[in-house]
Formats: sequence, C-alpha cells, structure tokens
Amino acid sequence: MKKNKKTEQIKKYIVDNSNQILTTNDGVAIHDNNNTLKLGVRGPSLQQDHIYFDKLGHFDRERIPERVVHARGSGAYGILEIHEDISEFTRAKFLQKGAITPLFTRFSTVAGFKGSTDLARDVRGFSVKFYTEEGNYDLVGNNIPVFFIQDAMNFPDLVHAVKPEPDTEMPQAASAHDTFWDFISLMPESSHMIMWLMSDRAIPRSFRMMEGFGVHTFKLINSKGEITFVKFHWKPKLGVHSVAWNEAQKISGFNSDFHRQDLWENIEKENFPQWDLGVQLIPEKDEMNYPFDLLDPTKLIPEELVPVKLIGTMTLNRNPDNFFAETEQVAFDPGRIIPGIDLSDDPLLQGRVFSYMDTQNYRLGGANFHEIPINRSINQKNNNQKDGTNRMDILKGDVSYFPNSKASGCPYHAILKGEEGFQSHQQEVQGMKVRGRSDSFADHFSQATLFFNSQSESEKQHIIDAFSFELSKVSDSKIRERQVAILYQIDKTLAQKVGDNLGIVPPKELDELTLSFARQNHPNYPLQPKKQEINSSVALSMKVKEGEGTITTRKVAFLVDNGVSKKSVDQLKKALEKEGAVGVLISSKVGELIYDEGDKENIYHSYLTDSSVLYDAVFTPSGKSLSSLISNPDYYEFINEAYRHCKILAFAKGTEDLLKKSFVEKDKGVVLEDGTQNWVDEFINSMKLHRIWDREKARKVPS
Ligand code: HDE
Repeated sequence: MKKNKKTEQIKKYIVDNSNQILTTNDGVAIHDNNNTLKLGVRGPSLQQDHIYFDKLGHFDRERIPERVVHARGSGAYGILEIHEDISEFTRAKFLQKGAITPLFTRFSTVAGFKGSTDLARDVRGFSVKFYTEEGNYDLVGNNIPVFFIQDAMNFPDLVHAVKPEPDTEMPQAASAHDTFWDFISLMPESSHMIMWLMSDRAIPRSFRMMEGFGVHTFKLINSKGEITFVKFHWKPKLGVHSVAWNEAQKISGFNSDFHRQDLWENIEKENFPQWDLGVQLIPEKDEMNYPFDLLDPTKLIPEELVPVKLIGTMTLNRNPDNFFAETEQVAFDPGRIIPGIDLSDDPLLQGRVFSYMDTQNYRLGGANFHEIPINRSINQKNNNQKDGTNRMDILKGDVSYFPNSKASGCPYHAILKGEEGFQSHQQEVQGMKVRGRSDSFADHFSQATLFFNSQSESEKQHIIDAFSFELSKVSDSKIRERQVAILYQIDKTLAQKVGDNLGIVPPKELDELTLSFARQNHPNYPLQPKKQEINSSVALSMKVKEGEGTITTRKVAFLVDNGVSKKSVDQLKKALEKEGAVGVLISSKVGELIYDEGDKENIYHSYLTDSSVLYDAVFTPSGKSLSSLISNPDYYEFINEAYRHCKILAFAKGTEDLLKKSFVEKDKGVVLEDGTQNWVDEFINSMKLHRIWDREKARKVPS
C-alpha cells in the first residue's frame, strides 16, 4: 500500500507521553507536580516558582479566538481517489485518473459558538483541504449549493444578523429571532437559500449523510491554458437524510455532540464514510447561455441542464489525535488554489479570498500558520518569506530576497526547471471601475420556486412548518409580514399556509422597504426574469426511491428488560448486522440483563441515558420482559415518539396488548412478526426508506 505522505508528516509531530518522565516545557524533569514553592508549608508562595509559572503561564493562554462563523466543527483525515479521466479539462495532477491524494475534511455549523449543539437548524460547512503534490488546495463549501448573499460586502451584516443578538447574546445557534428575519426580509436575494435553510437539509441525520457543494462556479484550466467552468459536488454513498425538526430539538438536549460522535465512532469502527466527487462542466463559450448568471452564488445549475459527472471518491478513514492541534487549527482558505484550477469572478468568492487569509492570521496568531502541522503542505516550500510570530522553519544562508546572485538565483521560477507552476487564467477584462451589481443577478425568486416545486409533499410540509416556527419566534409583526410577502413571490400556497399559521393574509406585493433595498442594487427592480428551462429538478429532493436506500451503520433500539427472549433479540440483531446496521439494547437500568434462556449480558443504555431520537428504528422483542414493559411509561414514550418521528418500528409476537396501549397504528413502517422470515425483510426494506414521512399526512402525526 502506498504511504500516505500527510500521515507520515503528521506522525513526526505526535507527542507520546507513555513511559515518560513529567517535565517542564524546557524539558526539566519535575520532582513535585502537586505543590507550589512556599516559605514554609503554610506559605506564602514564592515568586521564584518557575515550575508553577511554566505550567500556569501556558494554561492561561490555552484559548485562541474561535472562528467568527463555523466555530463548531468536527474533522477527519482521508483520501481522494480519482477514477475518471478529465485531463482534457484540467491539468491539476490530483484530478488525474488514478491519483490518490491525502486530505483533511472539516464539517461545521455556521451560527453557533464552539460549544453549541450539532443539531441547530443551520447550513453545514463542508471544507476539504487536499494535500496535493502541487501544494495545498482548499475546497471550502457547504451542504447547500447556494448562498444567502451575492456580494462579500454584505457578509458581516448577514453574520451579525444571525448570531445571538448583541445586547443579550441570545439565542444561541438559532436563526429564529428578530434580527435574522429583519435582515432576510429586506434581502430578497436570500430567497433561494432561505428555502434550503427551512428545508430538512438544515437538520441532517449525520455529516456522513450530507451532500457537499463548492457553491461558486470555479474554472478548470487544461494544459493548453483553456478553461471550463465547473461546479463541485460531493455525493454521499449513504444517501442524503435528515431528522425531523421536533427530533432535532430533542437530540440537542440528549446529545449535543450527536453529529461529532457519529462521525468519530463510525471512523473508529472502520465504517469509513465516503462521498463521490462530482463535477458539472460548462464550456467557456456557454457562459452566458443560462437564464441565470454563472457568477451569481444564489443560483445552482440544475442537474437536468448540466449532469453531474462523478470523477472520484473521498474516504474519511482516520480520526485526528488531538482536537485542538488538528481540527481547531486547520486553516481553510478558498484562495489556496493550485495549477489547473482558478477562481471565477463571482463577487462573493473574490471577497472570500481576503477574509479567510486575514482571519487565519488573527485566529492562529500570525503569518506562520501554514507551518502548523495540519496546515503544512506535503510539497516542499521554498521562498524568501521569513520571521514573524512562531516561525518554525529555519531559513539557511544570508539571502532572503529575489532576484539574487549570491545564492545562484535560488529559489528560482518553476519555468527554469521546465515546470509551469501556478498560472492564473489569462482573461480579457475591460470596463468602468464601479461599485455596483449586474442586473443578471436580479432574479431572486425563480430558483426558490424551482426548489419548492421539486420537493415531495412531506418536504413541502416541513418547509411550511419551519417558516411557521421561525417566524412565530419573531416578535416584530412588520418583519413577519415582510417575509410572508417574499414567500408569496416564491409560491402562493406556501405563503398562504405560513400566513395561516401566523394570522397574516399574504401581501401580494413586496414590502416598500424590501423594494427600496433591492433598488439600491437594481434601480429598476423588479426586473422581468428570464424564463427558466425547467420547473422541477429531482436532485433537489431528498425523497428515497423505493429499493434504493441502505441501512448500513443505522442504529436500531431494542427495548428489553429481564426475561427478554434471546432468540427474539438475536434473530433481528443478526439480520441487521448482515446489512451493516446495529441493534442496541436499552433497558430500564444499565448493568446486568438476564435473558429468558438464562444467559446474561451487560447493558450500557437505559431510558435515563437514551431516547428514541438517538435511533433510526425501534424493536420490541418477545419474552417475559413484556410483562414489565406494559406498565412502563418510559417504554411508551419511546415508541410513541419514534412513531411520531416517522421511524420504523417492529414488534415481536406477544406485543399485541402493548401496541393497543400506544399511539402506534399499523402502516408500512410498523412491522409485526408473523412467524416467517418475511417480517425481518419487511423491516429492513422499510428502514431503507429512512422514514415513513407519509405517516404525517393531514398532520395526523406531526413530526
Ligand atoms: Fe465562509 N468564512 N465566508 N463561506 N466559511 C469562514 O474563515 C466568509 C462563505 C465556509 O471548517 C471564516 O476560517 C466571507 C460561502 C466554511 O474552518 C471567514 C464570505 C461558503 C467555513 C469566512 C463567506 C462559506 C467558513 C471564519 C462571503 C460556502 C469553515 C473562520 C464573501 C461556499 C471553514 C475561517 C472551516 C469560514 C468568511 C461566505 C463556507 C470569516 C467573507 C459562500 C465551510 O473567513
């Protein structure tokens, strides 16, 4: 097996304390790590205690500023393997067929602080740092293919609006508050993104079950210097799945590290998460052939117009050793590009190039953050940059300038070695120097409507519920009304239904204040949008097609008690294991469980520690345990809640009386043991659908 250069590089920095004497930071062996130096055992303490100052002085400086946005994140190492030939489009070596490139990926939420919950309704960051032979390349994307705003100038305002309000520092990791919706209701360009944010995409089941998008249009450059526009996609092998909003809120209480733990545990168990890397390729000559502007980050390119070509696979296969050193200190920057890739003129992307570099300089304490092990290139770095805080590399010799003769002109241009090095795309540009926005960015609603039209009935209902929830938490009625007026432009039924929940009759026109802000960018707003080529796009829905899902790595709760039948437990457990899923025993208390057959097993989960929201499906096995479950309110809460969240439930023989006492009604996702193997297959097949969202019909079971 080929050595992973990044792993080898990182290993050199790992400190292993096993079998070592405790020392100060200067390597002085410590005699007593319990007591400060005092004048007599009852003090006072002495100022000459360099051992104490060494320890506390470091401790006092342990925190660095958290990221302004995307503060909460989780990361892992992996590799990208390319299996398709796209050499006619790019000369980037790591994108050539057969290339294997080490990488580090960090997933994050945007709004919450570093210690906030994983299950906030929020966009998820999806950043990948590729350690290529040609230097580091960062693809810093999200799990949503579009963005709120079109120009970088508005970014601090967007972030200030969504973050906790400055006077009270509330609410944490939530968009459901006045300042966010005040801003959004004045920015119709956010309409498309807001539809995604109010959809279930914003509450993923797992990082491993999210799509990723580069969002902006980038350029690929081939060996002739020709360009092709490109949009990057990550397609998860496990499918795209989300939880229900009521469930998300409860997960935040039961386990605010739900996504972090899920990623960590699955990598430890060698259930390595995988995504296919896809590209949408647009020839340069077609740049202006779409009803939207390719440079507008609030637009996607429907897959029906430009298919996603899958070219490689990313596998995350190693957890970091130290959260701070690796996941916290990793520094992403969309400006880190390599030969064969270039930035487009998307004004949001252009603005990002400054901000990331600037924020890393501040956050990581100076210009040498690229020398931190996680950020180091595996390709050698040679230049004349020197000094600065925390410089690690030791530049040899008296020359640190270019050109020079004293060091024989070294380091020299790539071309002298017959290599091209990084070259920007040679683009002809002419124009006035202006602060302004192109009218080709002025269609704010067509793709928001396209997104809504592409959703299944239950997905539409969830969007209606999410808008209703968020706007109900807004105290200013003018803001609520302005937003409903925007929804009316997207879809009349959507506006009507949200309006009903808020007691608002949807205004047919945009609010004057909204219009006045839109006219700051487009004086003749609203402009007649160009006709869209399609009305709906399959790829925008998360609905699982019959026969296509997988239950690999899914967790099924087995509700047991003393006297449960081992035979019943084992039958389903084994069938699940064959599919790569797991059964987890949950009882009224942790500790020893005694089966009906007399066997014993240690239980690690109880109703005190766990809840149905932490599982994908629930099984009640048969046995004498049923006589205690029938009078256990925790049992009923568990199955009723799982049913409410449209999960799959299975009941073994003998559970008929328990079922009657619950809210559970027979449907496709409620499977009863029938004496044959059929019920097991039925259970697994239903689980493959992820959820039986149809159960919610007519809001009978609101999830
Ligand atoms: Fe970011 N963004 N962003 N952003 N962003 C940051 O950089 C910024 C944008 C994204 O895992 C910051 O290192 C500006 C779009 C991710 O470490 C900061 C603009 C997209 C991450 C910053 C945007 C993103 C960040 C904060 C508008 C999706 C986390 C800490 C011009 C394509 C990276 C940091 C990680 C982080 C600025 C818009 C994704 C402040 C100015 C669009 C995934 O530099």
